[in-house]
Amino acid sequence: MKDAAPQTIHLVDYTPPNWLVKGVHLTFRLDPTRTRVLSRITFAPNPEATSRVFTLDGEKMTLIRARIDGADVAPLVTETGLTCDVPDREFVWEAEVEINPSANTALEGLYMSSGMYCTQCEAEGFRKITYYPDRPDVMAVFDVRIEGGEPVMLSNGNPGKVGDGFAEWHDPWPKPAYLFALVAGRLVNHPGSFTTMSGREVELNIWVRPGDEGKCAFGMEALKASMQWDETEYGREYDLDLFNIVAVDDFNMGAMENKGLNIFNSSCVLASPETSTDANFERIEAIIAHEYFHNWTGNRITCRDWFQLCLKEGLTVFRDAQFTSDLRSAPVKRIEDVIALRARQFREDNGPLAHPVRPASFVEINNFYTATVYEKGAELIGMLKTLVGDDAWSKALTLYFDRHDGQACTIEDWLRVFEDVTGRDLAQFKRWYEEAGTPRLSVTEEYDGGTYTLHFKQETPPTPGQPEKAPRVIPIKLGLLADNGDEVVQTRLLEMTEAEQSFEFTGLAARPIPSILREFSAPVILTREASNAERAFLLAHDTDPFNKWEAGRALARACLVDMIRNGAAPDIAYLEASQAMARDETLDPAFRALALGLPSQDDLAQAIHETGGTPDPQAIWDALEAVKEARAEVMEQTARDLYAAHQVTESYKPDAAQSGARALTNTALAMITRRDGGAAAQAQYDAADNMTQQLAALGCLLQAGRGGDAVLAFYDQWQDDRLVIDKWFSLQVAYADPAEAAGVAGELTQHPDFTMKNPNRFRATLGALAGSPAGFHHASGKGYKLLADWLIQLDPLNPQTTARMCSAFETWRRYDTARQSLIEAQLRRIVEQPKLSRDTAEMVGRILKS
Ligand code: B3K
Ligand code: ZN
Repeated sequence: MKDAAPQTIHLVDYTPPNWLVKGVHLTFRLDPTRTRVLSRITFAPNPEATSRVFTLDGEKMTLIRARIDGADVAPLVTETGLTCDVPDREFVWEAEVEINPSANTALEGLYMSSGMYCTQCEAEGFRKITYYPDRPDVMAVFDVRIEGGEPVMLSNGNPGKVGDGFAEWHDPWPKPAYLFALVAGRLVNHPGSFTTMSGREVELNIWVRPGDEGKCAFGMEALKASMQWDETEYGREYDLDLFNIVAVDDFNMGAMENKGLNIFNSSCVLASPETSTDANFERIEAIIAHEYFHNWTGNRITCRDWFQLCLKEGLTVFRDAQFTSDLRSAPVKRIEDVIALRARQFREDNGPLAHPVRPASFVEINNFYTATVYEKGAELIGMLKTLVGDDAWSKALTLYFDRHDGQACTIEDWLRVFEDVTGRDLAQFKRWYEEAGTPRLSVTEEYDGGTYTLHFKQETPPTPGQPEKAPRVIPIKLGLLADNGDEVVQTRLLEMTEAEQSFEFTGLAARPIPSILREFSAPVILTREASNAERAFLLAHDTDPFNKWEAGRALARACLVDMIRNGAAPDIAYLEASQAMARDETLDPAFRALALGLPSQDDLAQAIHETGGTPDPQAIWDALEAVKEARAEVMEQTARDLYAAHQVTESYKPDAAQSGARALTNTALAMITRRDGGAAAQAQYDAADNMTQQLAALGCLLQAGRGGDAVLAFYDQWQDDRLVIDKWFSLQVAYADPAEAAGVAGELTQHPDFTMKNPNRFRATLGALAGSPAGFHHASGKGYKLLADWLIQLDPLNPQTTARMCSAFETWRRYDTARQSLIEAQLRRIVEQPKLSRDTAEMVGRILKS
């Protein structure tokens, strides 16, 4: 339902809660359409508050009765909550409400998924379960009783009494309501256990629908590895007797860190070699770690208000990235993260949806679970660690956990810990949290008589509501190479604090070749005039794996942009440089696969826009095709050699070594397919015993225009596995010819297995279209129309997923006027829908404002 006038909430308006909660008892009488929720809550006046007005949040529920200290009361109920006269002292509030989980298609609050009850409360879903002060700075101990006779009935904390048709739970750790969870239904568990560093035995379970038991073992190992890692690396021990994970089919995002009861999108926990790709395994491992790490960074220490979301998300993403780097390969993880950062966060930061890592205002908080808050938030943590050094980092984290355990905190609290440990003033660093936009870092150089000088200049373009930007502190890791490849200056840290700043290196025998921004030490766009020869040199010689990859990427981008803009032919020097890199058996196969990856269509559109051009999606597609063709020709023998040499012969393991080998052979297979018309791909498809190889082969066959039979066979084989069928939907769209992509996606929406009620399926189909620029931005506008049609249909059912997918349009101002008006027409059509959700209205409104 559309609110009369959606309110903008401002950080500066924060006031402490009027009432604190001393304890919560909840009883759920489960029923698919009429669940009763009985609450008994002890409220006490907050000494820090200036008012005693009593309001509770509550939406989409019927109040049956309310009592204060046992006497009936009649609160004033509105669509968003209630207010009531209350005594001027501690009192007990009791309420009974009725809610309808079956009608809850928004998947927020208590809802049904495949016949099972489950909840999602972050950010503000608890208010759809009962009347409550639904804000993260109200923390309380919860006791929960679930009645309804479901075979399995779970909530947060430790189990209490279990009896005929009921189960009780007690969570001893005070928590905000957003961490509440309940799951009930016919579920089976994959059990495990973990002994903590102080010797406590913790029972672990992954709960799934019957039939999915065989897909839990990997997740369980990832969970144990995460628990171990957080003890070893951060001294953080788990704090309950039990840790449950539940897999749910219908879920708006990846997973949720509810205390002791993590709820996962089944795509982010269920794994088997036959049904999951190597990338799926890596992602599952990372998400399990991420949610587990939230137990300390998020749950024990939570956010004071939703503006502080990056306090838990940035830090937890940073921690999960460290975990993956430790378990797998640090350089490979860093490269993958930077690819994702540029694809999602730079795109966001340079368009109408740009916002600070800590936003200053919002209409719908769900719209701020963004790449900026998460991924740029994690980059800020990484920069902070770089600036203070590893020792101070460890001390600061220990102080953070000691000082703030059990509290709801702010970014100021976080930064103060670092200031106290280091004595350093972090006021300038804080700008990174407060100002949106990606800084442009440009550099020129001079060499004279043994002295080499780098002149840096930083500039951050205006973003919505922030026309002027002040200089930030930018940690620049740098090394210098001699022209024989020797490193004459090893990696060192330059701290840039001014708008313009120069750094000198003396005693150099000759002009060096700089390797700037090693490890991608700051989330900036670096511009530097460099010749392709120099890039090829760094691709061959840089000792920093990230910058080695980056040099290859810059070379590819330069070559592609030249083709797109000037109609140049593929640069043979680039092809030869990447061939030499690919043949270098001293390099990790996973690294080589990444270095053979080409800039994405969107990456190239960004690059063209950045340099004042108007990207033509079809021209970008054509240039990429031409490079792939030319490369397949030049590298045919190399591809065949790599394909043969790196076949995995041992039994399947999703570890870094095997995944890297498969990534390289599948990259080679794509090249070979362009030469043999798909024969090798067909052979791999027929022989594949794991999804990584099966899916890669299917992609090659589709690319070669001979995917028809395999598409049918794949469906026959996997029709009963929803997660695999999601892949089937998206692959067909992703590999469609640009002129046909919208048609293919449109036809798939008519397939009996398509349902917009399942966010995974919706994303697999329409999200795949939005993620295929040449198809989505086809000059006919049919991609835009199809997506808008479906967003309009989905919005009344699921505002969150609808709003999130509106970001497909965020780049519209980059394109030509014809495309802009086609997009604008669709955005206006969406925004004119009579009952548009607050979520979607905010997103489209912000996009249109640009
Ligand atoms: N904290 C949740 C995300 C909640 C999203 C609400 N719209 C998952 C995570 O970041 O771990
Ligand atoms: Zn998180």
